[in-house]
Amino acid sequence: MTRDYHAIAAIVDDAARFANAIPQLSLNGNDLDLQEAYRVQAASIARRYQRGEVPTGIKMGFTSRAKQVQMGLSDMIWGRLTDAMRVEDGGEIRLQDYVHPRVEPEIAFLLKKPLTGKVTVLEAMAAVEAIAPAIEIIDSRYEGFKFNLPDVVADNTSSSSYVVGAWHSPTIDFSNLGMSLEVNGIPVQIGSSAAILNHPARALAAASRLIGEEGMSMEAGWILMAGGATAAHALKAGDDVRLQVEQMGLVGFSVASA
Ligand code: OOG
Ligand code: MG
Repeated sequence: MTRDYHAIAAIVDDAARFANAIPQLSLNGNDLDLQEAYRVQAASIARRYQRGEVPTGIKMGFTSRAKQVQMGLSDMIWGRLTDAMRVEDGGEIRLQDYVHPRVEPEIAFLLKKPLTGKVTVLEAMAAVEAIAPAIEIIDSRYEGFKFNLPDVVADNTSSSSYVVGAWHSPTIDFSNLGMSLEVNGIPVQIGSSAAILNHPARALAAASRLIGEEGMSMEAGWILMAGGATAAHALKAGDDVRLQVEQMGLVGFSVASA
């Protein structure tokens, strides 16, 4: 069956752009396979590029058991980041720009060299300029935050915004650092960087392999978000969100009050 990927891409892109919930593609006559879903994702991001957004990196999803359990899916997935998704550390977001946003405690990598293909963790780390504590704001465009694997891939793996804290030398041992996600001063998720594939650098190597399979490369200056170390936490108006990562300090943002 030939599908109109551009028409499906318009559905998910509009839903993200105008913060409208949509029915799952798979329940609405568009039962895509995974490869088709990545084609829809690419076509949907191409619409963003046409509006002037520029690529800033890649995000990994389902790299921790906690996230896999929360969403009931266990295959690693990836999505694309653009400059319009970046929220400044200490910045403010508005709930009305999202459908039903959730936050995840993550680790970000800044690349100093292009990276693609099957690489060892050491080879992947040789391309890294710096690492930082980071928060991803995910926002599935599907009603009820429910989806199957192709649905979420087509929807750019729920990626909506990302916040990156101060950059640190990648030479520190970040294999098992405590991570505390706090909302209004109260810890809502506590975990460790080890929850991300036993070492977040493995998420970078996995991204390199998966992106390489698509004939793509991560570029110098791009960011890689390693994936949530814990289950995601739903946001509400007035929330003050901060992530504390052992040895790496704080990153945070707030949600405007209603
Ligand atoms: C999909 C995105 C998962 C992560 O860090 O695991 C993700 C979702 O849960 O909506 O970003
Ligand atoms: Mg994430």
